[in-house]
Amino acid sequence: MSLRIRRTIAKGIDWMRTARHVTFFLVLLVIVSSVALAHMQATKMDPEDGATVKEAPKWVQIWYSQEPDSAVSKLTLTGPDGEVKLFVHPSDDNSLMGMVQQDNLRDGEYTVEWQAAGDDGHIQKGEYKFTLKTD
Ligand SMILES: [Cu+2]
Repeated sequence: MSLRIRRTIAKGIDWMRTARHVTFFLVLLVIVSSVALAHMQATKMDPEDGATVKEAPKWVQIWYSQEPDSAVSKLTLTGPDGEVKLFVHPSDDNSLMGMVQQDNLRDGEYTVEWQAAGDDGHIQKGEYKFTLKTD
């Protein structure tokens, strides 16, 4: 084998190696950036998702993975008699709190719907249910 051919083969192998490294770093970059730029998420709720509570809740609170942008954040509570009046305001630890403005909540299934956005401005929505059973 001539020196020239050997050099060509060596160059080809180097190129493949470089391509592999570039691919590896691109994949790594995508993984790292998708973690860093993750949408905000609801991390905790009170009452809890799927809970059965014995007393009418005085408030509904949702904690998020980032500070919720109050300009686009929403929180609603709907029960057997329709929408329950809430006074919604931001609270500690990146949470949003909805103070219940009624004291006549009937037993039944309640749905909490929320909308919020974090640092990247992407609006996220979610809903969950809990049950009120006083007897
Ligand atoms: Cu996002």
